[in-house]
Amino acid sequence: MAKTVTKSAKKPAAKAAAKPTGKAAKPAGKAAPKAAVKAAAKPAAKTSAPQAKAKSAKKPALTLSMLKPSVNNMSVRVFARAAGLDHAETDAWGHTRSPEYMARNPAHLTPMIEDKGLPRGVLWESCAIMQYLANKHGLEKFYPKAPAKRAMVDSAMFYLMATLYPYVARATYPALGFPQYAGEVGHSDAHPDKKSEAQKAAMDAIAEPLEVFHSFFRDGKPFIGGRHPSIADIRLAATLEFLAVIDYTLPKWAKEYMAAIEKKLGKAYAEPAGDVRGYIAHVKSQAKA
Ligand SMILES: N[C@@H](CCC(=O)N[C@@H](CS)C(=O)NCC(=O)O)C(=O)O
Repeated sequence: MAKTVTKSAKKPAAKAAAKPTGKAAKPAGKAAPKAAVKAAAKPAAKTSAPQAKAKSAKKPALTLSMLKPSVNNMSVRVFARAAGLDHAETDAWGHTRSPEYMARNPAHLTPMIEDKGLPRGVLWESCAIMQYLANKHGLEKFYPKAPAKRAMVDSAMFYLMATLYPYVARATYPALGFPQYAGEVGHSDAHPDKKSEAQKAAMDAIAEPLEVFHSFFRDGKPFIGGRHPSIADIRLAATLEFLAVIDYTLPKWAKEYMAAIEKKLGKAYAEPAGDVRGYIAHVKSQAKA
């Protein structure tokens, strides 16, 4: 397995992080409120410092462009650390819609990896990135090779991205100060009451898919992956982090499950989670002020 050496952000990205534009940070649609944009830039700038331990001056072949307040990014950041992959992180805050970034990634999304051998040089979509890296490095512990077991991990991830995540985004993005995706009531000029209704409906809808992860995918096992967290578990735990911003009451099993993942993965989980939690604490303190 490759070394666990995480290097500092590249210079241009660090510069971009210091100068957030809102435009670049948004997943879609309207710009995030200035305060949120500023806040998001803070933890990013602070924690994108070199993570010591750099053993050689050689740049790792694998680079990850990421945004620190995002759970889509947190998933890959946790995985890369937990898997001990030699990689360098670049903070892409304020940078994703620059001509240089868009030339490499016309979808202007993070997380994005650059790795030798990829047909277009880059890869985005958190789950696809984790699948690729697990395949490439033979990380069966995180992504089983046996077709039937692998299918369950894939099913859990697709179900998460297609069903649970849209509810989570609709419920939490307004509080996070993130723009809603186009077509969402929250993205439109509908009356604020209508937006609140949509947010509340999404909040209410979360419980059902959440329970499916527990009763169907975990099925009495500590994790979807069995005794060790799989990439689907990392993706699920990271997603649930966002719910703290709306003080969503997680069922007891989910709290225990998240704690178990954090315990098992240690710093690999805690460090990227700290960036998301720091951002949430900041937006909550702003909302109170
Ligand atoms: N489904 C994608 C979602 C990626 C995504 O929405 N990324 C956002 C941050 S959460 C982004 O990079 N937005 C920047 C932009 O659109 O300019 C994944 O899981 O990777």
